[in-house]
Amino acid sequence: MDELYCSGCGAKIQTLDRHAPGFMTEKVLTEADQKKLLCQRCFRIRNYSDVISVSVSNDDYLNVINQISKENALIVKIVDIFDFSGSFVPAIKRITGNRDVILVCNKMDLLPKNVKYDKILGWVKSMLANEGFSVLDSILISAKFGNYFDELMELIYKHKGNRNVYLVGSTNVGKSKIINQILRRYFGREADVVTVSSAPGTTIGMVGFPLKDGTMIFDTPGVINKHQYTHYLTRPSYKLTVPKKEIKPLVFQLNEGQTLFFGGLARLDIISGETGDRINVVTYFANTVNVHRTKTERADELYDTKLYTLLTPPFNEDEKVPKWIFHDFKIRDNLKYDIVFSGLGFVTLRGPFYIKAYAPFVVGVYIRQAII
Ligand SMILES: Nc1nc2c(ncn2[C@@H]2O[C@H](COP(=O)(O)OP(=O)(O)OP(=O)(O)O)[C@@H](O)[C@H]2O)c(=O)[nH]1
Ligand SMILES: [Mg+2]
Repeated sequence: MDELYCSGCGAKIQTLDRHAPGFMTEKVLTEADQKKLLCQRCFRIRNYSDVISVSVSNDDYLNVINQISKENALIVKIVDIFDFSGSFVPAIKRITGNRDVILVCNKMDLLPKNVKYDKILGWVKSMLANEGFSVLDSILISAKFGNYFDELMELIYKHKGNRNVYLVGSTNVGKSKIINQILRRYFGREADVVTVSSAPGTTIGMVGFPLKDGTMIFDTPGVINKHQYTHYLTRPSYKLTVPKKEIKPLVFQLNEGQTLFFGGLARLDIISGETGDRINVVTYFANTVNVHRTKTERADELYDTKLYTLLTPPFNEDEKVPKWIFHDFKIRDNLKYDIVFSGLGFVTLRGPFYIKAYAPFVVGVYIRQAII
């Protein structure tokens, strides 16, 4: 068989192993238009929102991506603004090297609407400075609503010269959705061209499209973000932990000795607040995560008895929540900070404070200057 590729996910087409990427039955393959082949997995995602997990290792992803390092390309690095550090994945430095990079923060629509664009952009720039990562330009967009796409295309054409353009980033940041928006808005394609899904690891190989000047723009597979909770939850629970719509922040006034649970996924204990006063805590989680307040002395018992019923998601006893660990954060100044539960959400509070943040050991928990 000639080398054929799925037009939805870029996987090499094969007819032998239905659990490996790019599978099609012989019958469907012989009847299909060879220029628009869609593997069985892409077909199912599109028609039944049914994601079949295929086994592709992180190394396989990196091998595909390493092809880019052979070329002097313009890199468009995509991050999820809701999970900036979690989706920043340092491994991407291996790909970007010294190449020219434009940073695109996607999913702006998840942040509350009253948040100012310039304020977030300023925050992004300070995060980049902290990471020691230099870029030609940064921009915030929403691939869901197509916000700031004219500005994005302007930046791409301004910096690309005669080079190809590669969208890279961790899984699930929206690379494929961005490609579909570009094809729809500027190339008259109506239906989605590449496959988008809420499960990480959707795109398997490179999928390229010609730009107006004859160079190419490529969708690429995502680098796996090991801190993603997905591996431990069933799909229905996972869907309810990942925010899809604008997040409605919740405000709590907490005393020392009080605890917040974020479903059964994470927990925050207030050890002490500003000189014993109440402390304002604003939570930013998917609206479907049940945030519950309790006394810290009752928290362990509540978790043991109410996980899957009051503390949801998760909903299902089959979901083995990995062992929790806690992280201490002690702040003495009076600035605003976020405590981030990577991929799940974050809480904002002003110092001074001493808190404990609990999450399964697989989830990155860290403190940063407040985004909002
Ligand atoms: N709210 C919101 N969701 C988005 C946006 N862009 C993408 N998504 C959602 O994020 C999920 C992942 O999108 P994809 O485009 O498949 O992400 P990807 O980066 O291509 O992921 P991989 O192919 O796994 O590397 C899907 O559920 C999308 O609908 C956005 O701007 N806003
Ligand atoms: Mg993709």
